[in-house]
Amino acid sequence: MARRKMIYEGKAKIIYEGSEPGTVIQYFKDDATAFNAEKKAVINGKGVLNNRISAHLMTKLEAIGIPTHFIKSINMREQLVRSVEIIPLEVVVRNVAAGSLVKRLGLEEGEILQRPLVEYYYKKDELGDPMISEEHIMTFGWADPYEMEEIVAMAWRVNDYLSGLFSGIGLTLVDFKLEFGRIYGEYGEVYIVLADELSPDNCRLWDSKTGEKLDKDRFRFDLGDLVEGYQYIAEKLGLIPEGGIVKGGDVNEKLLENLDLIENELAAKRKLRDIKGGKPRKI
Ligand code: ADP
Ligand code: AIR
Repeated sequence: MARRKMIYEGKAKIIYEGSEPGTVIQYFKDDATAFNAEKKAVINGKGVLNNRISAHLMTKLEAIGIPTHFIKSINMREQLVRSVEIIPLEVVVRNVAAGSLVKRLGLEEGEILQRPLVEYYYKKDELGDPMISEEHIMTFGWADPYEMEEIVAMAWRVNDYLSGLFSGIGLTLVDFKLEFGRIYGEYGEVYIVLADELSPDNCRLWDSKTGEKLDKDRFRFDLGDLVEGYQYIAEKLGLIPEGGIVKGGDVNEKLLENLDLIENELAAKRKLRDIKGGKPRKI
């Protein structure tokens, strides 16, 4: 196989050039980081689980009309996605008080919010991803008002849909982080799609009955084995056989080979919606 060109290496994923124009490959590493990479570890099997969970959730969202970058799984660690221009925002949606919200406002963890809360953070590792308001986004031109309207509407729909999906399998979607990207059309028109990943690395998921934390907080706060939590979520979603695919730090590749590769059939056919009133532009 020809050597692929690496485009970017991040904390949890590597981005390679894709097989077709306008595509890139996301490779899910086993690296785990927290607190802006102050805490680091390699956790066997994490990448495989996140690749599968993200592929599944993106496909589900596409099916309800949310445009995503996901095209298809390539193998246990890689997926083909549309190449996008990442909007430098982390859009966080919260249903239950946890994490930085609890610290910032002195709330009690677990308090159910009166209504879902959407927050923005500026995606800039050097600054520790500071929280910002829509005013900052406008002033610095990170996204325009039409794009923000689209992004917020999508964030709410993702929350509605995923909250229901997880509650159906006994899990509470506490909060999550989304990233969006731009795709430019033939005439310079801009389409916004959901990008990056949707996995327990960027969601908080609690067992609805026991309150057990199943997401990356296990690693952040040493709450227990991370893979155990991620596997539980993947099993509940019906994505891996019961008993899991990672045992004692070993990934069972034989079992994995027998799993279907997830494809987003709608993505190929999708006619992306135009941004209402959005002017074609190049940057
Ligand atoms: P980080 O950059 O925060 O360390 P990752 O290790 O997850 O994060 O790296 C993946 C990078 O790829 C992120 O910066 C993310 O914004 C970017 N990205 C996600 N989806 C796409 C895409 N479809 N096209 C181009 N870049 C993407
Ligand atoms: N998140 C934010 N930045 C990186 C990530 N992964 C996610 C967390 C959590 C939500 O956004 O995983 O689900 C809110 O994080 P916090 O730390 O602001 O409470």
